[in-house]
Amino acid sequence: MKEKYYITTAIAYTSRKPHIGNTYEVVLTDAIARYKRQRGYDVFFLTGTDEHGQKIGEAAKEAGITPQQYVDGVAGEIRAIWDLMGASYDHFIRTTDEYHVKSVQKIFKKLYDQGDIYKDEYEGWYCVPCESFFTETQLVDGKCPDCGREVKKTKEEAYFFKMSKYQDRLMEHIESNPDFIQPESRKKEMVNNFLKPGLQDLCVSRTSFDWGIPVTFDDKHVIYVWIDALSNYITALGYAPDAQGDLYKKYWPCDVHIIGKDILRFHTIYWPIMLMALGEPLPKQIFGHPWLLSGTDKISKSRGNAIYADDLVKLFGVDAVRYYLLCEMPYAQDGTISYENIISRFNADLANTLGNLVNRTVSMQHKYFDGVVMPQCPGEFDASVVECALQTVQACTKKMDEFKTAEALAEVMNLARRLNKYIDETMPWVLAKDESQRERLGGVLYNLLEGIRFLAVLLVPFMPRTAESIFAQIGTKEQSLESLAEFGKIVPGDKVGEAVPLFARLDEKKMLEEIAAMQPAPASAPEKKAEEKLPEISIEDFAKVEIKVGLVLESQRVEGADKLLVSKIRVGDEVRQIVSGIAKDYAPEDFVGKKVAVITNLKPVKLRGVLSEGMILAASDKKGLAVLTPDKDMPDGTVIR
Ligand code: ME8
Repeated sequence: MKEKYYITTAIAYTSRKPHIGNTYEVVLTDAIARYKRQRGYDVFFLTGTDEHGQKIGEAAKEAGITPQQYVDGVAGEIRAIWDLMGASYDHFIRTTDEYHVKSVQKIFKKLYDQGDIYKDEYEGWYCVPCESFFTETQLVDGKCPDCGREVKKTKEEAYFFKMSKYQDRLMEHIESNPDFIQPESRKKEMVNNFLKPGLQDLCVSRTSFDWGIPVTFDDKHVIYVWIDALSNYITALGYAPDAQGDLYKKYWPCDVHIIGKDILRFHTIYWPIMLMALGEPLPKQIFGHPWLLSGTDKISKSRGNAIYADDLVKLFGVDAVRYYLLCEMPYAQDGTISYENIISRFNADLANTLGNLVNRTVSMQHKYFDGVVMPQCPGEFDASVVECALQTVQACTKKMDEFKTAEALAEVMNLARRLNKYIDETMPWVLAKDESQRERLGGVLYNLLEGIRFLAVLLVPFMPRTAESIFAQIGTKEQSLESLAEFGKIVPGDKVGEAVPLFARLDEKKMLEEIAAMQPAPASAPEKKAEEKLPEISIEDFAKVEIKVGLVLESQRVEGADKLLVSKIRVGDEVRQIVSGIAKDYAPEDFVGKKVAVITNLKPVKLRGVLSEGMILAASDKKGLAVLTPDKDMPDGTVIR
């Protein structure tokens, strides 16, 4: 019998359309689920939507529809995006589903009956967008410590969960199960920041709004979102305190909850404690993935930097977007997304390395052998290709077992590069001119096809459609992971399929223009006059401007704009592209190597169609302009105050 593997994503809030960061989580989980299926596990992949809470209730009111109508709309949109991305989930739960509502009510009642939930009064400050209470001392400048928005003074009767009762048991569990919280750095954060200082009892009901699951024995109260939301992982399998469904018996405990780093506390502290109180086993692992940022900023609609998966798919196709997300996101640190990066990854990896390799190989098979696969014929360079292919399988699977998708993909691309090099080394077009080398030519193409088969099998979890297209082009049925135990499964005499280009190279300039046309026009920066007296600002106002030392790595003139230079500037561990009006005073070659002062938290703009991700500070008068540089040598990335 197959071993089971239960994997989940967080359930997305139905307050708004999910951005590319939320979508990343689903793509990551999907890649792991597909990989585990390839490894022969009986996988159950759960995803869904979190549909209750004040924020959603208010959004519905604003839209002039009922909360149910509102969440029906957004949940549909979320599911459509997950489907578009090829998420191979087995079940999509909605927290408004009746079976979930009933089961959550029973869970709440059981915890109340056994004394783990009790009624008290809560007085504090409430942040509606974060749906969180804070004490006076937790506020920052009287505002929400998480989002900086206004908070409301609130006094409410509420139910509380006795978290403190289970604290020691949880600590013991974390200590005796070193893989429980991953990555390691996140575990330290949870233990040191939350568990060690001691747990507060958690407020688990609300009376101030009604868009939630009612408490059955006290109808003034609705169950506050976390008990409702976290329970989805078991209600989806048919769990209720009085009846445990077959799926629950089969798949629980969960093998891994994949969630974002911001909700780790709920999953590694509240959720395990809830399960302990219910007398159920704990999930085996919680993996807190990093965040995808837009430049250095959090992605959010209100900042105007939200990127959506469906827009990206229209521009680049599903698999290219999946590829970008999976290869660009580091394991533990935040990753970034920009159109420029997507285009350069697309061209370098997908069009040049992978696409060309497949296209050249299949085309040569047709040209030289009418598409018929020839037998192997050993020769120079073969051994290193075979070794690279076999070694890539080991390395890639090891990385996938650790959820390191970017590193796994780097291994796959490395094999693709090795195969391209093999074409350069063996020069099939030269062999083709020499009749005595015909068998060797057949053997070289055999190795290329077989190497490409390795690539396709390894790409299944990341780019399923591309893998399918490659299988069809090289005409093989050997598509399993086990078939990669040996190099040489392609069958001589079989015919390859038609050569179909996988990824056509993108024209970066044209593409960026197309993208710019999709964006709302950026507001141009107001011109500052030297004599103009600006209003006084506070130190807090000044603190909003992030200025850092940057090192100019490259610089060139912007075509058709005689004042503008476009420069690549390294600011610590990132490189920004910045357009500045300094071309009359600085030749590009003189500008390279300078240390400059860069404003790094300006909203990106397009200048003459070229993206600019910051501003270089300069003093200017009628005679000309001088950029500011630090008086002593300071490393780039240093903050300027
Ligand atoms: O948190 N990059 O829902 P949500 C990567 N309903 N991941 C991101 C991200 C980014 N920029 N922004 C958000 C919720 N996420 C709750 C979950 S689970 C019982 C309840 C991740 O729609 C975020 O960390 O705000 C979370 O894991 C997921 O997207 C859904 O976020």
